[in-house]
Amino acid sequence: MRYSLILAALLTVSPLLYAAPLVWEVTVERDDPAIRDAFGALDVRSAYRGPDGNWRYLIEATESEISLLRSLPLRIAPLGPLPVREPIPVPEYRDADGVIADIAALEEKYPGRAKVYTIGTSFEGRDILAVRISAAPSKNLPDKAEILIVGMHHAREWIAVEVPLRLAGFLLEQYDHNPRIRAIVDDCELWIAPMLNEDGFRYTWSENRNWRKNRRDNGDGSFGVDPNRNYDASWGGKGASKTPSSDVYCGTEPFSEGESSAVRDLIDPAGGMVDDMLGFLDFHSYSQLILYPYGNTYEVSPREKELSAIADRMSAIIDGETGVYYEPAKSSSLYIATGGSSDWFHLAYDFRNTFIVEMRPTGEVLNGFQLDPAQIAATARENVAAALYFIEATAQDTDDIDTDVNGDGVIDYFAGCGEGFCAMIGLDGVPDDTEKNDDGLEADASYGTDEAFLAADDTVTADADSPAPRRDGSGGCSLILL
Ligand code: 0X9
Ligand code: ZN
Repeated sequence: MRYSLILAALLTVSPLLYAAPLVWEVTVERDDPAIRDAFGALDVRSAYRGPDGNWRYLIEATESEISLLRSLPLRIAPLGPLPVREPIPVPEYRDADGVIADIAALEEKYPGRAKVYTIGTSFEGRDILAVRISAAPSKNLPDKAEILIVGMHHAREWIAVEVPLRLAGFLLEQYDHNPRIRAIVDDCELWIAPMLNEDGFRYTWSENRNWRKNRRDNGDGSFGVDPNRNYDASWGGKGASKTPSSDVYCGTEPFSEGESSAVRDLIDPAGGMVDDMLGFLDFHSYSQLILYPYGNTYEVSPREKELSAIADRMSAIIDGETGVYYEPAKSSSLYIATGGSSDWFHLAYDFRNTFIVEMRPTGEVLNGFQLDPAQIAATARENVAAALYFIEATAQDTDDIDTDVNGDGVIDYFAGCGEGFCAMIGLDGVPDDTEKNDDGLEADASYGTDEAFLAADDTVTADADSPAPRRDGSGGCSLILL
């Protein structure tokens, strides 16, 4: 409180400070769709439920931007500027060169099941890579369930590269050891594009850890289009900005960007790479949410019931693996955003299964994009389990999948782990990154307080060091994905 008073005083007396973006805690006092419509040009970093059950948001915005919200039934408190911090290498996360090398290594190690494709080109001229995993990955096989899994629309969401890459490695490594995984690979054509926004990702390593967009030169001194506002789903509407400097700038037209057009072109049957993409899973961070359409409108998808059932089950599977809660929710219940990939896929492809997973940490963590590396493995474990269920549910067109056929308490996807097969994904010797804690709360109760944020001085990861709540895995399996 002391800090917020000082900050409020500074804001009052110093117009210069007005221009600098701050992070604000925005608390919903009374539910009103106008609130969810109003976040249009703002950078909503995370969302979480307050003690009253209403959503709270951490939003990065200037004083004048946040003033757009002032007439709404919201409580708005400045938490402080993001501490300036030079990017520093974090060796536990792969950098772009490491990701490229490891994607190539998958094809080298498993040539019969993995093939790397260039699916597009970024603004800075880089190949956008995807790996096809199937029984014959150099061909487009007929009658296979085609599914696309994407990571890193947003540059600062580093965990969103690690998880799909580890999923790819896990599928390939386990093919010869786990009949359930073998069946998934044999029945499907899985496309995994773990690093959609490499230009932005590199920028977060070299210049600005907080960068979200791609690196298009907008020609007005600003850089970057938000790839997840550039798809053709109510493009340019609410929840996106036409101001190039905005963090949610939607670009000049739908699919103006290499990242979004790569996804569109891969899915298009006319390209010959796929016949009929059945499902789409899009990894983001953070807030621990499993989101289903729509996000661009309050309307109800004709398949909302099915999507909601799958999201519920993904959440239960995650909870069963690590004891961490990801809330299933309809995207528009958080805020309206247009031009998103998930809505576009759902609308363009017959209302098929599509989900956005916002991974760890919880939304009240002040700088959750910098997820503690000690949490990477467990985050991968829980999300690989949920993704495998998503794949099966999509391929079999039902949410009713038995994931523990022999009833031994170990999810079938991870059966055999702990016997030496799963070193690359960490089902043995998992680091003690999370602790048993059944209270459902972050261990560090000071998350989200302005004092904690301001006291963070030059470190923006102070609050991310705390363990997430979890329960120990059963059956001796503890998964590390690397
Ligand atoms: O805003 C996005 O593109 C995604 N969230 S993130 O914090 N990772 O940037 C997902 C948006 C989900 N859609 C809606 N809430 N409408
Ligand atoms: Zn994102």
